[in-house]
Amino acid sequence: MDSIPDSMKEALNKAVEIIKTSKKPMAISHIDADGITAMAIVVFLLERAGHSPTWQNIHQLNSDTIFEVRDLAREHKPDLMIFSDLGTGQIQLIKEYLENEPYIRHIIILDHHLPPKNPSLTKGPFKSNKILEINPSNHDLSGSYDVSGAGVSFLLAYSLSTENADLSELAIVGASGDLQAYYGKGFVGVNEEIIKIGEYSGFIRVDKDLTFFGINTRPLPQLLEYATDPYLPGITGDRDACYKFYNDLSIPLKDDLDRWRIWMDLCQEEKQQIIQALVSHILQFYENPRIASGIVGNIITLPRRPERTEMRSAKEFSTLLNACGRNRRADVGVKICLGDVDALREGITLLQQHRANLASALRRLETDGYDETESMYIVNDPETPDTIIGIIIGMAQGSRIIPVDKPVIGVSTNTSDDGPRVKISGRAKKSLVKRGLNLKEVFSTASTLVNESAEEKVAEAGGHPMAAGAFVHEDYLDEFLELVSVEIRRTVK
Ligand SMILES: [Mn+2]
Repeated sequence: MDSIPDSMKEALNKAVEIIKTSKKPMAISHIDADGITAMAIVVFLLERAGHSPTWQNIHQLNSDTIFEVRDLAREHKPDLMIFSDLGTGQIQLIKEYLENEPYIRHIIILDHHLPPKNPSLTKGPFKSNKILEINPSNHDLSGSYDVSGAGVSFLLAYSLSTENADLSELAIVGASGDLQAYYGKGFVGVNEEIIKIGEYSGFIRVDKDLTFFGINTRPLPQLLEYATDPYLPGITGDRDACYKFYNDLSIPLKDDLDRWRIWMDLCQEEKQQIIQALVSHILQFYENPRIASGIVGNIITLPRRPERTEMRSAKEFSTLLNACGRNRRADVGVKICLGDVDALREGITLLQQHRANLASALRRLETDGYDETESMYIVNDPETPDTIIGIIIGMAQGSRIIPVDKPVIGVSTNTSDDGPRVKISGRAKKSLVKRGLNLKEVFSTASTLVNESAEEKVAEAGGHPMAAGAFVHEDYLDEFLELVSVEIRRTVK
């Protein structure tokens, strides 16, 4: 592992020793695809080292949930706790509420998130007798591109035994879920090395192919009907148009056994024909030629996984796991990774619902349109659930249903708790961030101002410059949006 600095190898070796001497480990992880795969890797490595760990995924680790984790620990009394895909930002909480539990001998944190900017905290790795933190950002590596939470967990598994090479599959599924190969550059750094380990041992294959979702699973018509990245105007959402598209190219939709063909059934010539037709279709609607060329890219296949299933490609696998997490069923996702067939069936149902929700929300947006103010676009669709409003507005700008010259703000009143709080999501392109926009700051400022005028907490915000979110009491929604609009105008140069 050439890409791992010695200081990180040292930390990994320490963790190996701890695991070997532990008697009763417990694992805690995040609920997205990276957290789910990180958890599965940790469970595998512990089981293969002779343990039978208890495990629990959590939405986030904060001053509320730390008590749930402590209760769980008090119930099972582990001598080792392993946190994956979270923990770095919550080290103080872990120290305060877990470190002093008498039965706990060690706490290992396998994270890749940056610690919060707080000048009173010294730069990691965190030093404590019980807590061992392993985080690429403590070793001059990037937690955004070099390695994900699942990747750090894999490094531990691989340090424990090179026979854990098969877990490279899950590591790269996690990295795909965290979009570590984003911006079309493919995987780099430690991720690239993990792929090499997987290729060498026959668990991973990288090919140039169509980047659409569903090349291993969807019948050809649905491959286009549900295409959202990019959205295909006149084809996405229109099954007849999809049939016509293939008919015009004389591509048979079924095989000799009358079974629907999928993309992976096509011969090279057929694939080329379709790709060319898609490229010319896309070029009619999108100005940026990179959107057309982006439909072909490096596809990561897991050749040992069953054909025609979501588990066959890293991208589909990670989406399947994300769908589990988004439906608050991260446990189903972990069980899928651990090889549970019933869980796979349940996960696929969750995924199908999720994709159907996305497609119908995009179609409503295309039909009903959106609002525009001087400084932003607003999508207010009472039917779109709060869990997907951020994805929807991101896709809408990605596919240019909504222009990208201003940020887009999504409003969802369809929240799971039916409370008075409305979910606000914001997305902005990098070019706007370069001109001074920081959506997280915009939402935070608007929250502070609206809280001050309400004289109580009616709004809360968080996120990043390009993607941020807020919860706002419905009575203050208009005031909040007005403040957001003003803030955007004030900060974008
Ligand atoms: Mn992660």
